[in-house]
Amino acid sequence: MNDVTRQEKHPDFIVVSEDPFNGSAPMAFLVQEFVTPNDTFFARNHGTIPDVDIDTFRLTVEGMVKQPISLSFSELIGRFPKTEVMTTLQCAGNRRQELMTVAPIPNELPWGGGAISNATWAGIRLRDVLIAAGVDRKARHTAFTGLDQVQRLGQTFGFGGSIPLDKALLPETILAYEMNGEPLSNLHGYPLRVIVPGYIGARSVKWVTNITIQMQPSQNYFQQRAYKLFPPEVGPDNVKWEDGIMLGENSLNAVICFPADDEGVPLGQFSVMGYALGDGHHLVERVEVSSDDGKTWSQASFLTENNDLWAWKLWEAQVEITPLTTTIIARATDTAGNSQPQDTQEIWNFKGYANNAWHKVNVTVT
Ligand SMILES: Nc1nc2c(c(=O)[nH]1)N[C@H]1C(S)=C(S)[C@@H](COP(=O)(O)O)O[C@H]1N2
Ligand SMILES: [Mo]
Repeated sequence: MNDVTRQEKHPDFIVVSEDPFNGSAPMAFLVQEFVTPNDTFFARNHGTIPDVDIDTFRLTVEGMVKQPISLSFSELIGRFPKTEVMTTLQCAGNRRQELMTVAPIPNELPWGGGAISNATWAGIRLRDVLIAAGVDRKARHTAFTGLDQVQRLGQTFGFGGSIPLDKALLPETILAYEMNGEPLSNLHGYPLRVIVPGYIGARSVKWVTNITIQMQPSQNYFQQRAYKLFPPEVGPDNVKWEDGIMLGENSLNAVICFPADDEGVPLGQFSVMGYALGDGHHLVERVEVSSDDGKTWSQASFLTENNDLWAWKLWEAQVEITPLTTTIIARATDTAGNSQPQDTQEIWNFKGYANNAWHKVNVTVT
């Protein structure tokens, strides 16, 4: 971590690891702003934070295209129209800490519920660039590679991953150069990053410099090894990497941000706050909160009117805290009637991804 990186974040920002630089705001910050300020937006890195020279930067598009492209940054923003999308980014490792209490998950970051933030991103549509390159519609995947340097399995390479070509051609998938109206900082991908609304954060590749159109998903470590989902009985000793599910779309999730886990709460009516994120196809329709271990539920109200498919909803619910209250639980339902799994046990996986079980915080009545 260099000082510039730490200084662009809020003094209360919690650094989970310094090198690579990873961190998030305290939970209570998350529900204060619908659009997360840049200085409290979570950060997730696997390697270096490059300091890209804008004058030599190029984006190349190759593979199954009629006309491979290599453009400078100014050529890119001069040639394609500017567009904007609001999307929440959530790391697939969000809420891993709860899975770690079911069984150990070594060598992974112990994220609480803070590896998620919401921003308005501006840039150019990926589809415009792919169409300009004469993309072959028979291709299946769009692979991205970043300019950072990551070390895994004795090799050094740029972080990468892929999304289906169909998703790459949808208007919401962009190559962003602004985050909440400001140029991207080095930490968040300057000068250019992919933004894939509705997908795990890992597919929104930062410092993107190469796009390859191909039949198969990316061969990058972070597509083939990391960010894969396995059943609970699979572990490092019996894993067959090719059998894992490559994570892509988010699943419905809801998290209590206030009170924090193990916080004291007073007897009587109490206001619980949190966020809920849909699967990118259906809006979150209802959030329910229980202070009596799921016997009764109060319905939360949403703090914003917004109906952006890819943005979180912030919510608040009144519950009754009694001398018997030991936990507060939240769960969400979307417009298709989808709900969340009840227990972390059933979805535990040895890499600790995609925890969207009912969220439970322990409280002490004061
Ligand atoms: N080049 C590159 N892109 C990357 C990463 C990375 O380490 N290198 N991390 C990914 C992961 S796992 C997540 S969750 C998001 C986090 O984006 P942020 O740091 O802007 O919050 O970036 C993604 N893009
Ligand atoms: Mo992530």
